[in-house]
Amino acid sequence: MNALLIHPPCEREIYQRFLGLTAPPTGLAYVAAALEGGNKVKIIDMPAEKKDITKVKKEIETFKPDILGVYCATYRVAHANQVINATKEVDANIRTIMGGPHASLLAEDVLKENPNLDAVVCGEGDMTVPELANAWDSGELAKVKGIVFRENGRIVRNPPRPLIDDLDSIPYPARHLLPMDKYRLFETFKIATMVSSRGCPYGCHYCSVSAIYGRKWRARSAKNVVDEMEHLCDNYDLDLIMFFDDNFDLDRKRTESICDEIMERGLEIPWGYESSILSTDRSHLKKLREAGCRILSYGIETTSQKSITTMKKDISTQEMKEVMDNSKELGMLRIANVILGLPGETREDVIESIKLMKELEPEYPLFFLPTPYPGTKFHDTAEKMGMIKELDWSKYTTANPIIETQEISLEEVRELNAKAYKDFYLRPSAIKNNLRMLSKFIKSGVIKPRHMPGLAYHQMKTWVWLMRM
Ligand code: B12
Ligand code: SF4
Repeated sequence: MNALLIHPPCEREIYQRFLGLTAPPTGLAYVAAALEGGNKVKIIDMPAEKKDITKVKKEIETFKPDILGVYCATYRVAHANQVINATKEVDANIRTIMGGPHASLLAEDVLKENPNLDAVVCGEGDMTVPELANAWDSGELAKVKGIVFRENGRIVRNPPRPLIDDLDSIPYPARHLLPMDKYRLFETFKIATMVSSRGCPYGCHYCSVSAIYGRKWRARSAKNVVDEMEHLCDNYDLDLIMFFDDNFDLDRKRTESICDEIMERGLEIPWGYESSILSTDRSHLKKLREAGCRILSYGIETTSQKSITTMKKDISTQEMKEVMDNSKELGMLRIANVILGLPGETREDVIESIKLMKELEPEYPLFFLPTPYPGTKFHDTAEKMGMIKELDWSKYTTANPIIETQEISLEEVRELNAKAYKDFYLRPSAIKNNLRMLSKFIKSGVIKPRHMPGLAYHQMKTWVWLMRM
């Protein structure tokens, strides 16, 4: 059987603009790995390979897939549908499936909206997709857990698939099918991404992860994680590995075992992680640093105490300050993800958040606009209260105003967002802070002479963008 998996594009968003990030579709590569062995599998990463729908259609014609699967996050749904429609134009017999967060949360809706879509895989695809592929031929779709599909003009939902408990047992993502040389941070560092755990025990109101997977965190063992890091170092020319878990540092003991394993094996690759958990423990951060961790991306999300309570984030500003100070002292580059203008926040609260970022001084605060993703508690509340003013899913990238609250209008939140970026980044002290970090990275060999032209180009582009905001 031939299976073609496609990562569709989306509107340009903040990570691409500000951090010059092009990241691989790791979930799709996990699905590809599960399908390999007996099947011919191909992945097209449309944004990374800069392929448009005409090019993709030609590749569908030549590859002749039996099954075509598309990753579908909310902000990618229009392009995901375009791929599904193009597929059926090439050959109506190709079976089309969608997976990913948006499809998982709104399976019936996406099937109703697009008659060319045959089935949706809800949640993890590793076990479901190969089973689905086999069951189609034997006509046993009713037995496949975790799918929603069409049958005689009806939409049928099967029972859910239990989560995979033993993540060590699944194969590494099929990176050999991805254009690995295209994935970059700051447009110049060659990166690979890894997922060392899945899920999250918290239930933040705006988050799709808890809405899809419940509140269970599952982790791979330190040995299994570092085996994959070693595999990456042996097989790819990399500058950095980024852990893109939902919550990498939830179990500090496990994180420290990963650090021990890295140091015992003498792995020298710099790495970073994204986590919603902020560790205030200096000795923990020190250990991370010793094991090569150089980039921390924190989901601070909200700095206003009002929103911390309503959005179920439980981090005090004092804790944030401690983490920022400790990680700065250790020479780690800090990215802080902040949402501006959540319901209940006034203009003054937003200005307070911008001020706090200036005090905390991460190198890269990223300011997002509140975006009610379908299936979340935030979406339900915003809908009930008539806050949602933008219904086009492709705008749901967190860079566009979507909701209007009693306190802040759409126009005002747009203006405050631009103000946040300009106020923060165009200050001499922010530029000085970034130059200081740059020099630390050069001294420690993370930044090499070959990175300099790319970094300079990226910085110039960012400044032009800031001026035009
Ligand atoms: C890493 C990550 C990023 C990274 C990298 C993105 C990338 N290209 O890889 C960065 C930091 C850049 C990022 C940015 C953003 N992200 Co993000 N991100 C994630 C995160 C934490 C992990 C994704 C991941 O790799 N998971 C691990 C793999 C194994 O899981 P998976 O992708 O879900 O794949 C499994 C299943 O979905 C399924 N599957 C996946 N694809 C397919 C395809 C088919 C055909 C089938 C059948 C099944 C299937 O099988 C896979 C294996 O089990 C997710 C959270 C999450 N758990 O999804 C959020 C998440 C996807 N991001 C989200 C958002 C909102 C964004 C941003 C818009 C803004 C922001 N403020 O974060 C930007 C948009 C960037 C962009 N253009 O993609 C939301 C999306 C919500 C939604 N309803 O669509 C999520 C769910 C987070 C959340 N808290 O709600 N993100
Ligand atoms: S801590 Fe992060 S991953 Fe967990 S529920 Fe909240 S936003 Fe989602």
